[in-house]
Amino acid sequence: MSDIVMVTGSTSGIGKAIAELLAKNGFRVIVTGRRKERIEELVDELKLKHNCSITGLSFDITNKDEVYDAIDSLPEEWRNIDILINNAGLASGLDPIYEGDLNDWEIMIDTNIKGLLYISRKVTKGMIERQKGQIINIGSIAGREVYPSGNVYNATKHAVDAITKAMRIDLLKYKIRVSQVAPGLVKTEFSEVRFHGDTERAEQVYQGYEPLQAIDIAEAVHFVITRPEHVNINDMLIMPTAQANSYNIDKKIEELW
Ligand code: NDP
Ligand code: 8X3
Repeated sequence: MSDIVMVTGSTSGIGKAIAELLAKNGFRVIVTGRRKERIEELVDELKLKHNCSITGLSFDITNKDEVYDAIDSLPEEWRNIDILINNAGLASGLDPIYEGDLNDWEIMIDTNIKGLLYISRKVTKGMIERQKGQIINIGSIAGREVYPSGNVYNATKHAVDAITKAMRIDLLKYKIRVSQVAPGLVKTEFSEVRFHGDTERAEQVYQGYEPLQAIDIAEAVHFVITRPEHVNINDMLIMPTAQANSYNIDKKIEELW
């Protein structure tokens, strides 16, 4: 039987690309996110395109009861999750620390740190019982260095880096592999969400150079989960060729953010 993979945040961007690539390659995929209609559409679309085994769960990862109830609601044949891809996440706002909106801060901490912890706590239980499993946390270049006005988002992605390392230690004796895949700039709905729906400002983030596409990260995740069982890729930092770090981007237009 093929491995069951749960991809959090698969209604758009990186998560959606991971779900499609894995479904196409024969994995059994559970797609998740808050937007129920998008999940239903994606399940139908991927079944039609790839004749794959796929199901969907809609829940808000910041609500621990919803997370636990959703996992408990999985039919028997979907319960044994072999691979968890902790991808759901967001930036909300880009303001200096003295002007930051407290709601933005809370949503980032609740989603990127607490949400990742809730689902990992729930899913690792079964992995430990079966002594089999793999967890991939989607980190970020923002978790390796800080940049102006990135403050709380940077902190949450540094937390993902720390949690990844901590998980690897705690799960070592259960043979559960833990990896981090950390991208630089990827063109998704990320900036639209960060700028609260300001599509023009979001578009500017990706102008003047070639950003990564979601499929670039999906291919890396596919590589990580297809290594032999004795091999673990601890960490991958993947950048657009035009981006050296958070500050140095070879933009062919005037710097806009
Ligand atoms: P998108 O906005 O395109 O996708 C984010 C996904 O997360 C959506 O499917 C969204 O689903 C889900 N999500 C957000 N909040 C919640 C929630 N409360 N409960 C459940 N699901 C939620 O952005 P990306 O694809 O770019 O982001 C994916 C991950 O990659 C994030 O962790 C991000 O930090 C990280 N990343 C992104 C980079 C980039 O440049 N784009 C670079 C480095 C890392 P829904 O809204 O339906 O709930
Ligand atoms: C997303 C990449 O540089 O916008 O994590 O923070 S960045």
